[in-house]
Amino acid sequence: MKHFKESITADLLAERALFHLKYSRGKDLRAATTFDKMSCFSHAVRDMAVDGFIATQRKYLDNDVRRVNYLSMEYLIGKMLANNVVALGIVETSKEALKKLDITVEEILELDVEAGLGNGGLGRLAACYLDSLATMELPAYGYGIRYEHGIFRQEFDNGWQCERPDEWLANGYPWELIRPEYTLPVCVYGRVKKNFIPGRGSVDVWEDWQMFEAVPYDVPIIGYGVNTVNMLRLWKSQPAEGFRLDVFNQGDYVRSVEEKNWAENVTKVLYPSDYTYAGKELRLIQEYFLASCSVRDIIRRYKKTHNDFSKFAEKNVVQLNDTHPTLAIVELMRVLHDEEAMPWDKAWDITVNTFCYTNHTLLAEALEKWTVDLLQRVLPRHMQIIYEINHRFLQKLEINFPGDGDLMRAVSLIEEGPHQQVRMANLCVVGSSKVNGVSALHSELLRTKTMPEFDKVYPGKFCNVTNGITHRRWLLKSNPELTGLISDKIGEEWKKDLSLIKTFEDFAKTKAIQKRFMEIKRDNKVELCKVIKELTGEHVSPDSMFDVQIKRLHMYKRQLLKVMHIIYLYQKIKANPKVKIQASTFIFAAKAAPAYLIAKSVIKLINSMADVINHDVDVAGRLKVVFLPDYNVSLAEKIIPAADISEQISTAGLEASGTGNMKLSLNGALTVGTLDGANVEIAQHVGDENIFIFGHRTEELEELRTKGYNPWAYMDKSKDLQNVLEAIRDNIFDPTQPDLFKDIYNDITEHGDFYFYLADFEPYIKCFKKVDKLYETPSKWAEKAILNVARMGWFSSDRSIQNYCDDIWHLERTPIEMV
Ligand code: B1H
Repeated sequence: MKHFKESITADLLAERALFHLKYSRGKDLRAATTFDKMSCFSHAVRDMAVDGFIATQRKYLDNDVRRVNYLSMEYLIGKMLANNVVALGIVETSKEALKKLDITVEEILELDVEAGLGNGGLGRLAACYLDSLATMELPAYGYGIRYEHGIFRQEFDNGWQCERPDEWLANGYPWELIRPEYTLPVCVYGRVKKNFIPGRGSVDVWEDWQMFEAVPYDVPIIGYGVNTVNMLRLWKSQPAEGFRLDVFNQGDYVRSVEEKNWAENVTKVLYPSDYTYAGKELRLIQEYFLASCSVRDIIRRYKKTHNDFSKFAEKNVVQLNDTHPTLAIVELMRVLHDEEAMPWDKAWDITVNTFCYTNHTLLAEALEKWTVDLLQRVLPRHMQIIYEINHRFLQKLEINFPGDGDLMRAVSLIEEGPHQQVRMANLCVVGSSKVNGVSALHSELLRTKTMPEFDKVYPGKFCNVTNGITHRRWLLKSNPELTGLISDKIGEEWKKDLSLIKTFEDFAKTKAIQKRFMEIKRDNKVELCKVIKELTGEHVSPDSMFDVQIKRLHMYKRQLLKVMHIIYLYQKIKANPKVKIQASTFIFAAKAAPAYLIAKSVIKLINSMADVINHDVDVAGRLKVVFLPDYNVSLAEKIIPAADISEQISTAGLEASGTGNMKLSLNGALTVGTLDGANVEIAQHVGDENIFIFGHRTEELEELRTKGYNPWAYMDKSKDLQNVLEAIRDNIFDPTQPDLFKDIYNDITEHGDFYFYLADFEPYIKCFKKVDKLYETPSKWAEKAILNVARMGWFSSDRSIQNYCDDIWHLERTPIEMV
């Protein structure tokens, strides 16, 4: 089979880039800025994907294949250029071509645009899955929103987080193809009236709505080493055409401009408050916007080859990435029943067979519940349909579980109370054929603790697909030296199939490989040191142990537990300068939701602590603390290859999966973690002796909760713990502001220590005694680190996608031949 990427040479690639420079940007090489060069080179690379893109879409259409449509409010795709160059197999060709543009690879990659259209793990998972789907030659479409401003840029002002707008589109985005011809109208507000339609009788008609438009922008998703190029379709909102004229004709010019803004605002900004559902009207409209245009786009595509809907569910599966796109279920019902005049039962059957839902969190505060009032006002017809779905669902239940009021109340789509609310998770479960959690533990808790009533109503509907990560970005691209070592030893095949990395295990005990492994780790640490210097001004030693905690800032993720450990070490050194302590650099990176005040206080606390510790001569050369600002995908790619320790210390039962844990272990960091999320499975794969597990388990915490947990009891028992807590309470880091961290102190003491910091403090400290001891013997450390790398093959997102295909989607590979 001919590979469409074969014919490219460095000359041709450079020529194409120069063509774009001239005709897309109107410049010659002398006038070109670095950004111009990056942009035109990216266009030349994109051109290479276009043949595959066209061939892929044509094949899907001609073969009328079954497709998966992944609906997600977030895609954290990061920088695309390097990734695409790796996928196309043109790394060396690109280096050569760039010489002709008078620029280095490093310079150009630095300027590539970071697409941060997501908050954290959920959005990054969606990006990994798109990568795997294309690489595995599976017919897939990603649907999302083209936010004008992605996740905010984080700066520190005197140690406090400040949010600045992300301007990723300011100079244009080279990877997107705008498709105005596929623009769709979207309607909101208005009311429902009963109308008599001959032949259909009395029907509900939604009218007086406000209309705006959705324009698709397609980002090609290039499969690694294959011809498949799938697409991520991102929708941007705009005022409907002719809209301004209508209002203008009535002489109300100012209102016309205001209303124009309204339509543009829908996709203005990504909501940065993950986990806390805020109930904002604009967010509801965003969610509906994605749901509505994606569903109708899927229908439009289906109709190209079908005259009726009998095969709709056979040809399409729609995967809901959490509840955020739930309204797609209701929208499909509305289109089938209202617009296509399909009887309710038939429409419902198609709908349930089309949708599947992934749950990503059990945290109560993240559960989406929209008030009936708001839904009724914004989407009156959808609210009616939700009532109807609920009515029919509860009626059926009454037959199977007569008189079971508790069951009914638990599963109803509507939560009663002073303000009726729609439970989006319940709507998802009722409207989907499969529901999955994202790790073995999480799926089990979802089924047995969070939704046991649903499990009773729908036995077999709940299942698990443990998350995964793409090793193409998280090893091949981000850690080329380690990639080289592995390939030297076991050949190249593992790059295509990560399960083959297993044989690297044979070298875990080989002294020369251990040594080489540690050299590579050190090289990566030296590189990270440069980044740290640039970002914080801090000079850190690559010979210290790099202890890394990188993730969103949340109390359940317990960055504060790490802080407590660091304070403990600091106090030990201060009390006895001779005490033996492993020289360590503690590296944090995390964004806090802008309204999450205590999380922002923790950031300030870490920065204050860093300020004191890094300038205290008593601990010089032994402890360093750095908080790297503006954590994003690109920064993660630099930190992860350099990590020795991976902190995965969430309160057991609360982290659904985690995926940073997988990336770090795959890069040879040893995990210090609780038995939470995917840590449980990581331990099973790497072996208990190659991971540091500590702390209370889910069921132990459950017991503590029911018996009555008393944080003070732990304080009373431990002088060390008391000292640490007092340091926070009295803010030893800045005596001029003694009350600064009282809220944090109160949270983990008086207010009940909801996340069990105190209960897990001692086990955590003890655990680090073992960590430090092991680190003293590099060969032993290297052996375990190598075993981590070699045993992480199962955590490839290719495996996750294969699980989705086998258990949920039933999709087949569709290889693309180039003629
Ligand atoms: C995850 C979210 C999330 N779970 C609400 N839930 C959001 C919830 O903007 N919002 O409203 C955004 C995101 N994100 C994460 O998903 C889990 O916490 C991780 O444990 C998991 O690895 C990841 C991917 O499954």
